[in-house]
Amino acid sequence: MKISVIGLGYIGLPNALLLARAGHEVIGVDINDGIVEKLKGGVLPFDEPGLQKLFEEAKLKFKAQSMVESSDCYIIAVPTPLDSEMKIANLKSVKAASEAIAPHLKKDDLVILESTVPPGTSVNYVIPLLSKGKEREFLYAHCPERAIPGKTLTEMCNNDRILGGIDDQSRSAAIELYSGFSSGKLYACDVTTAEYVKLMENTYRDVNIALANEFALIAEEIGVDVWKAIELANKHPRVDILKPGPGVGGHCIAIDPLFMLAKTSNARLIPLAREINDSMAIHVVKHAKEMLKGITNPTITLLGLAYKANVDDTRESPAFKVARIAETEGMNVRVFDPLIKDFDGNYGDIEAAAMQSDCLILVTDHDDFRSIDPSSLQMRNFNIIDTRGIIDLDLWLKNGFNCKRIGLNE
Ligand code: SAJ
Repeated sequence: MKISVIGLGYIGLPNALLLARAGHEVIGVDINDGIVEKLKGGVLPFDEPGLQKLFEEAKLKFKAQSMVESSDCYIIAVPTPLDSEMKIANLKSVKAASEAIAPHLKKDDLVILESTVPPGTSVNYVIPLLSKGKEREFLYAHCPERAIPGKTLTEMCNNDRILGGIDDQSRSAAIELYSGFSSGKLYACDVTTAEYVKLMENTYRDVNIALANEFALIAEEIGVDVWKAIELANKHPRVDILKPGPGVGGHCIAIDPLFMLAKTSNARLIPLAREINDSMAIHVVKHAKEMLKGITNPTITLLGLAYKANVDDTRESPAFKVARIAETEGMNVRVFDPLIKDFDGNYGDIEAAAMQSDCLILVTDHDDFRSIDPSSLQMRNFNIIDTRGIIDLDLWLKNGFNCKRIGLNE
């Protein structure tokens, strides 16, 4: 089958390459010339475990270009960011992709929307754009992605997934396509249910993290180690509490709950969870302020800029919020992240980033940060705040550091 994948980002590109490796003729389309040129030159635009190997294996069946061309199947995998002023989904890229596909659509072609959208978007917005006022003769499905950055390929190939078709024929066509490279179970439903399920999954995770964060705040007040407490609570067969931290970043968990809120006046818990997670950056800076009391012109060093462990992705990272708030408190802010290559001001190594600094704040739980040698750091004042519960506190204490961990008040 000839397949056009529109959007060659973190989801679209791996998907396109998996389909190419499965034997389809795949055209990867992106409006970003930089991405297209890189791929044409044999270079991946971002890193992800296994992607390079897959690229080699899929190369002969894959080509990148900036224009959509007539195909049998079209997969839309473009970003759907949040319009920060209106607090609703910005569907500009979905609209552009749909309008680019529409002139090519033939009877029984299959269009798949993978991008996350508010419930009702397929039926009320995307399908009308594709149909251009005529009766729909193409097949349509919404098949939201569940893969997690850092394990994208493994999860794309193994996760169960939800395929929401507009009719039986569309559902069968989507199942056939995904079963070509996925060994997970494929569950068919209607399109709006699929849209809602996707938002529910990420909202569930956001609310669970908010609960962990609230447990951490209370634990600090009552003098309990929340990390130990969560570990013990999770020994219950029906309890699975996530981890507290500096807040929730990434392109999905911090945003998708808001897509749900835009459609209702009945939500109570979901906005509260967002508020709790967003407030963690303030809590982190509050601890820094306490540790830095009496120090003139203090400098802090953030360890980690990525939104989560072991990825080079900074989208919506809590590190930015911690940095901004700290700056408004009069702190000089430095950053060190060994995985981020293209950020001005990122220090090349931890020794330089920590030199004459007054406080380290571990924001991202990169594996690299677990093995920092505290004795190698020449700081002006020896303070560290661990927002992820990963450093060996005894070791840091032994090396003369004042240590603070979120969710632990000792
Ligand atoms: N985080 C915590 N505590 C935790 C787990 C995560 O504070 O216990 C933070 C992370 O540090 C990060 C943020 O939450 O800042 C989000 O990270 P994540 O690993 O929870 O999720 P994402 O955004 O990388 O990927 C999520 C996944 N969704 C779910 O697990 C329900 C993934 O499966 C989705 O495909 C992805 O969103 C998406 O694209 O929707």
